[in-house]
Amino acid sequence: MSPQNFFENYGYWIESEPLFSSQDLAEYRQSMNDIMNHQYESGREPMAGRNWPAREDLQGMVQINNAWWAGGAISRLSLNRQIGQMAAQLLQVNGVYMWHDQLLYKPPARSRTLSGNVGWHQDWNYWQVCDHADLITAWVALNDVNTQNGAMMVIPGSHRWGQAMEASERTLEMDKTASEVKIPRGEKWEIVHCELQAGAVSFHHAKTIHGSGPNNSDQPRLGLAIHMVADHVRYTNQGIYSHSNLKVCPRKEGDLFRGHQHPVIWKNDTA
Ligand SMILES: O=C(O)CCC(=O)C(=O)O
Repeated sequence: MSPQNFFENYGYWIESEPLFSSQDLAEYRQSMNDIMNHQYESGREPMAGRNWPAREDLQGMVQINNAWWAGGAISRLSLNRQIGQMAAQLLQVNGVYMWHDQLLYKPPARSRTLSGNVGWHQDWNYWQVCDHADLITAWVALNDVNTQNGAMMVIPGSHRWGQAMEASERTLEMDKTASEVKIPRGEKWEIVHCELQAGAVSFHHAKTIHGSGPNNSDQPRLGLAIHMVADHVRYTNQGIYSHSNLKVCPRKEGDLFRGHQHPVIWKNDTA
């Protein structure tokens, strides 16, 4: 089955061959470390996110939104053309633009805390300022990611279940969030752990249900999620939600997502 067909059927794809050398990865991790230490090559601080810029919970997941604003190697990774091209091919569109990114640091869970978890959710619930769900995430592993350290999990086929759950207040409890999912008749809840070697990338559709549990290793789990919007998607204020991007880049009904918050990541110049 081609990657496109697989993605169409299951709502995710794992590009298991690492795309980056160990030298590239060392640069990305250094850049991530600089950002976490509030050193920004561009001088611009990323947007606030969960447990950041104040690191209130040392065992909690750190989510730094729009880390690409900080410049440096992480910014180059977020805008990587090869990843953008793969994303556009999986979505079968002519181009993808930056929606926003998230630099993700999941520390070791040294006690039975939930604070490193990401409860089951559909990104689409939070992105309804878009008129179509043609958005895709590339999740880049910056170190080896596996079941033990809380790899992201996806539910194959759930991108075809419509709005299968309500937008929650980012509940961290895996069983509770799973119990809220409306599984359509004939479909099943099957969990795939997106285990990745450092430098490998998983992709998931905006409607695919996903989440992640605790990091039971003694090292942090490091990753970058690059959320991308397809070239034809437009802003709409018909949904009940807003989005933090709108604070930095307001839109009018029907506008495409272009301009300083939405640089092109890849487009088909022959289309
Ligand atoms: O890093 C994780 O465990 C979850 C990330 C996530 O929710 C996403 O990339 O959409």
